[in-house]
Amino acid sequence: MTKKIWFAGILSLVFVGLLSFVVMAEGTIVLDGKWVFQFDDDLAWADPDYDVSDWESYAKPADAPALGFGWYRYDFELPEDWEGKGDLELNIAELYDFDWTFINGIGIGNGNRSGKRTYSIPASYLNFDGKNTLALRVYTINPGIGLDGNMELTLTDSVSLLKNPSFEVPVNTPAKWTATGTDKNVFFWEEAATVRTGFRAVGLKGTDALAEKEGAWMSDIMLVTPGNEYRAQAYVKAEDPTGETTIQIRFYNADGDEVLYENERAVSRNLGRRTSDWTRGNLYGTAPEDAAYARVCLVSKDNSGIVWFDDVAFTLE
Ligand SMILES: [Ca+2]
Repeated sequence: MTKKIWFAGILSLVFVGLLSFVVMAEGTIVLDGKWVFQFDDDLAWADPDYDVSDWESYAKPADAPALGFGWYRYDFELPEDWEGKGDLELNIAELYDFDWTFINGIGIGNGNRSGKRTYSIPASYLNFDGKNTLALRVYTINPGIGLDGNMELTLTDSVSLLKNPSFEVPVNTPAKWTATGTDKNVFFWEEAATVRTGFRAVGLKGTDALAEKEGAWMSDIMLVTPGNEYRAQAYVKAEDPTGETTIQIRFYNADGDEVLYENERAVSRNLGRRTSDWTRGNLYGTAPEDAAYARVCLVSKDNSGIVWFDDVAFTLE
């Protein structure tokens, strides 16, 4: 190798190194330096206002001892220029063994085996001008550590326009969602043990009476721009479905009247008729000329069993 080529090689290595450093700095935060930990278990510890000043503090969560239930908490601020850019992703390198993870008191995911985790965090759950609190409720089977390796927050380029996309913000019914149908008993939601993420999902339960066989959960309205393409996504789980389970995008004009989409009322996609575990379904729709708003609708029709929905997203493509 001549001296010239060797020098160019060093230069490009330096360049690649600088480039990856810049990307890391702009799009990823390593959550490190000021963790607190407490043995035992209380769901109130997910609340960011809960006083944890007497908890043991550790530079890294792996420094804390772990066995059985323990809670980890970490307060952080986000770069101001992340606001409006996208949703975030939380990556946990190693977790032993079960977890229920919260951001600012809202469930974002749970798992029941040891290993890594990747959880989506809607931007609407975050504070961009103040403190955020990450709380992990962890159950560790063998004495040792509960969390190991880096925990990182990464900025993504997609923003869900939906409020309360995982149904984790409850009032009497999930905030920003309404149920429609002929009989209120057809619809229910609960703190099911089998939700996809967090603690809550919505369900639609079929009944024998024909008049009660169609129902829907409808999102709050979201502003759209005619000509733009949007994507709706939801996770669906079904127990003994016999009819149609659909995800829909319905467009409305400024007066609140539904506008036709290519001769149909809504953009619609059937998510299947078989009993299944959580499965992702998505569909695309371009906002028609008169459209000012859209809603995502989760529909169950002629199903004898129960259909569950969780983790809905509506994004601009
Ligand atoms: Ca949920």
